Amino acid sequence: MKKRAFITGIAGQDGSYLSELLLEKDYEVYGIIRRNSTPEHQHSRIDHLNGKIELEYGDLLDVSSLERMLGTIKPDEIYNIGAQSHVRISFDIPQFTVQTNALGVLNILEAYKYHCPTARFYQASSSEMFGRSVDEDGYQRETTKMEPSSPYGCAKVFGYNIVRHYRFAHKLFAVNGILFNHESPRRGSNFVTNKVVKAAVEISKGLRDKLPLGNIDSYRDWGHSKDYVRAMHMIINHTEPDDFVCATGISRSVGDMCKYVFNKLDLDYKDYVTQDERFMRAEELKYLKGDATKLRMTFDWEPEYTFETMMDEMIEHWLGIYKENSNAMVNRISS
Ligand code: F7E
Repeated sequence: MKKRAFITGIAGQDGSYLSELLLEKDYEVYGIIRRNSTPEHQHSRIDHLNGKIELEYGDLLDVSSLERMLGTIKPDEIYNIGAQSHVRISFDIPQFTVQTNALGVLNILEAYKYHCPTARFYQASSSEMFGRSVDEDGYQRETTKMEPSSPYGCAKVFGYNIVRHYRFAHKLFAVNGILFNHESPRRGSNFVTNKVVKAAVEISKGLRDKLPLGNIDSYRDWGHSKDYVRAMHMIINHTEPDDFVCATGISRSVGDMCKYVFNKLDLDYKDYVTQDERFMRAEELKYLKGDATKLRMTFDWEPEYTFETMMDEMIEHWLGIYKENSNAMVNRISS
């Protein structure tokens, strides 16, 4: 019999790549999507999987939908990767963020404990949980103290701890992947990598002349979502439940990332990037660099993408979009 996976956040960047991976591995894939007034925008990352995955409306805050689905689907693996995932926006909507990212985890854990306790459960924990804390050697790892510096990070710490508690108290196979930033062409364009790539391509096409950003001196450890969903599947299929950091171990500033992207388009980012208060955070997490030794040693996990191949893929993606758009324009004009 085919294995069944249930995914919250299936329409997001990670959910879409994870669905592809699990379909390749011959799973039946189920997921919940949240109601949205413009449904077209909701499915764009999973449209190509139409007919291959099963979707229902649901929400981490709607316990009845979680119970109904876990009770009927009886999945073998549950991936809780749905969240209010934007850190800066979590300062604007702290209560909603905490309800979804903290209470939401408890809601799905309860439904899991009651309806399918033999399943395995993966929680999308985040490097944002480390906040101000860095080990003496400059890395964050599984043992690093957690000192979150955003409502998002605080909520994720609760999610992380409640998953561990359910593991120990109720003997559930519930695990955390502590993922550092991970990107791709499917990343929302209000996260910094895709925001920069999209704007730089638009500048190169003469469609705009400025890129307003927040703090370009913060450092992030950026990997590719496709590599990180492989890690999720390895972590949930380990011989025993445990928690793992997933990261590249290389950290760059936002400014360095801008430099790379603009250079690729023969531009100098300093001519275009401005600082805009709207994109600053009430408290900035300044430095992230992950040590994924435990993941690498346990599973032989290695990323297939480098920072450069990932950013190049994103640049190609946006160049392709603007080429398609200008072709469409030419066709419209000439027909
Ligand atoms: O910001 C700086 C910003 O929004 C990265 C989420 O997936 O990874 C992500 O959280 C850095 C920060 O990601 C702009 O201040 C400068 O220092 O791309 P980001 P994030 O906040 O690190 C973690 C691991 C998660 O778990 C989260 O869900 O870039 N930055 N100027 C900017 N960031 C944005 N978004 N926009 C700017 O204009």
